[in-house]
Amino acid sequence: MALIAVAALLAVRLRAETGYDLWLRYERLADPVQRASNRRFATAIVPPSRPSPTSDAIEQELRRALRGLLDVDVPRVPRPRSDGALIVGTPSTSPLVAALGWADVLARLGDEGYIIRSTTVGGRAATVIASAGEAGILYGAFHWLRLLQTGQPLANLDLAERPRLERRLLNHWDNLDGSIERGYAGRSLWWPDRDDRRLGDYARASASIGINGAVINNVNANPQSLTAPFIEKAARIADVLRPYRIRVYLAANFAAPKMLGALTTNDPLDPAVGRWWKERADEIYRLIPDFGGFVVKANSEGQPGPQDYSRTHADGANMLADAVRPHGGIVMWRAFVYDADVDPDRVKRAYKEFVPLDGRFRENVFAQVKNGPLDFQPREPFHPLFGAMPKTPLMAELQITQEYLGQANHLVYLAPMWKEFLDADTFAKGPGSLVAKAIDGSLDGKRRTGIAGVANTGRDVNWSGHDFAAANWYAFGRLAWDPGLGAGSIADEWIRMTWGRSPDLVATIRSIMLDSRETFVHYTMPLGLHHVIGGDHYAPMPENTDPRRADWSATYYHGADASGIGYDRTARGSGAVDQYRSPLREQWADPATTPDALLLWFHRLPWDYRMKSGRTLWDELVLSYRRGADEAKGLETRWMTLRGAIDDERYQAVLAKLRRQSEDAAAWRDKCLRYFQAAREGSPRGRR
Ligand code: GCV
Repeated sequence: MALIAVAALLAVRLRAETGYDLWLRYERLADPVQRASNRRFATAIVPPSRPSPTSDAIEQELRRALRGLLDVDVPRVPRPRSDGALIVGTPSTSPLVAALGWADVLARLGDEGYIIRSTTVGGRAATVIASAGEAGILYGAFHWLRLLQTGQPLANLDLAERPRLERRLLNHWDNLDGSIERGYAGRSLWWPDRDDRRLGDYARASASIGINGAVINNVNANPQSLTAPFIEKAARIADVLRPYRIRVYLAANFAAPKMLGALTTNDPLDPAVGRWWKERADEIYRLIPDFGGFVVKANSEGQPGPQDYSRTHADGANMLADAVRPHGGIVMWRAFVYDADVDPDRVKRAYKEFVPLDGRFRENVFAQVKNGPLDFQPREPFHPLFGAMPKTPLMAELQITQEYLGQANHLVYLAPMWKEFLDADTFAKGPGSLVAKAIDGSLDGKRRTGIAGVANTGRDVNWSGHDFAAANWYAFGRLAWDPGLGAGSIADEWIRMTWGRSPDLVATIRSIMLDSRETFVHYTMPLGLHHVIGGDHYAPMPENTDPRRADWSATYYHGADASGIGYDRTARGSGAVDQYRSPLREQWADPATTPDALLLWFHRLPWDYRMKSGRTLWDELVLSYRRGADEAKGLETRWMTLRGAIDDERYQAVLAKLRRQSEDAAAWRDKCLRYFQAAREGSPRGRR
């Protein structure tokens, strides 16, 4: 018997340590005193008296977590019979919550906001998780669990939260055949067929961080996604996600009417085209009543769009917006456009095309704008469209999947990079006009707000291919909920829930995570060098000169030769600095006042240019590459101090990845330095 018990325990432990359980491991609190004292706050669960799929999901989650963390099976009761009950509900689903008289404050917090408060109900001490809406109690329950998981006190709680952004979406670049564009963690969770257990766990994990939408197909969209069999499949996916308050969205191919053989044109101003899209929208909403809407990549990287008919992006977006508006849907029209005819400098093109359209979109259209003007590089200045379209809701697009950041092989914690973006000052309305305010609507009084992250999930056991890539999924959700959170505090939460709670372990892993992005920058894009890449966007290819397009070529960006290196974006060059407001445009127009981290983004400089450090540009470049490779090695050695402090399976898996990372970093340093050294000497190998 005892043997069976041990075997069962081991089996649970092994399953739990594959990474599959993410930050919802609910590992038993080791200290029995702590377990006992926490049990006092969870003696019973009082769910809403009017249950729903969401309240069932909450109850299941609470029970699962309490069993794991506190080793206790908590009874479900209709009303508290002793101290320590956990009461969950909305004023309309729980008479106990209604009787508390919190309706006004809950209404102010909205359907997704919540209160967690220690109070007295019927003379018994209780913790109440209350919201005006079902989503709010779901998020509140996960918040309370996070307190428990991270070892925070559960007594005297008085918390009130609401999300700062309305739409918090994962964008899945999943193809209908199951492959994933820029996916490094196995095949799609739902195409061509879903795995309901995984899908349910995906929904739990996403809901726990406040994600409320998922675009389930690639923005390079297959028009088949709008046909009956796929809409039917999308509806079944929506059924699994709905209890977790995650709406399904679809990427739409603008040329679908023609490609599916229904019409002979896709012209957005042709009434037949508008009618076709309305019918598609009606059909989708019949099966998915809470369908979120469409995201569209149009006239970008060969995708069709309204410009094929000499119409504008606004014409195209508005036609689709009219189709979904009667149902409450939205359109996310991507601003990732870089038509070479618009401007010789790729980073200027989207701004030039979109700023004139401000005010010309329907109210249910978002312009979806990547964080930087190029393409998810390890470091970019913020996209100048933030702060430049006061009349158009802007949905920021971040990339969780690490296309240009070591994919699923390198440990790079992205929250510091996203914070750099969110905290950047656009100066659009004077100092303090942060990007975060342009997104949360407060800068221009916008009602519609949102953020999207290109997901890194797949069918790999640990979901994201690298145990630390899951931290980026986690951090994206937390920042989408509150862009004001710190990268360090998010890391702290995630580590405690994912790896363990001992202070030394937390401190070591936190330092690894917080250093990792700068380390990656040091060995891949020192001093603002960008797009030094080719092929599959993994390893640097400074020699890459793509015959298809100059702006897919590393040499177009760095231009290294005997005279110098970098892209001149001052008035003498492309003038891209002028897309930013004062004082940024003046600061960035002068190498002396440009931060070193963006120097070669904005300037072309001679190799012997004297840096702020007193070193020459070349010496500084060498130093950065060397430093990056040394730091990558340092991540590995720091990780090795954790041997025995965490389960061996994940320890070894991460160690193997870190070994590869430090080998790559050394190889990339050598390759780039050899190339730039040759360019500097004017040798043909280094020339464009
Ligand atoms: C979905 C980059 C990626 C493409 C991606 C594109 C986009 O160019 O390399 O894979 O396509 O961005 O965001 O549309």
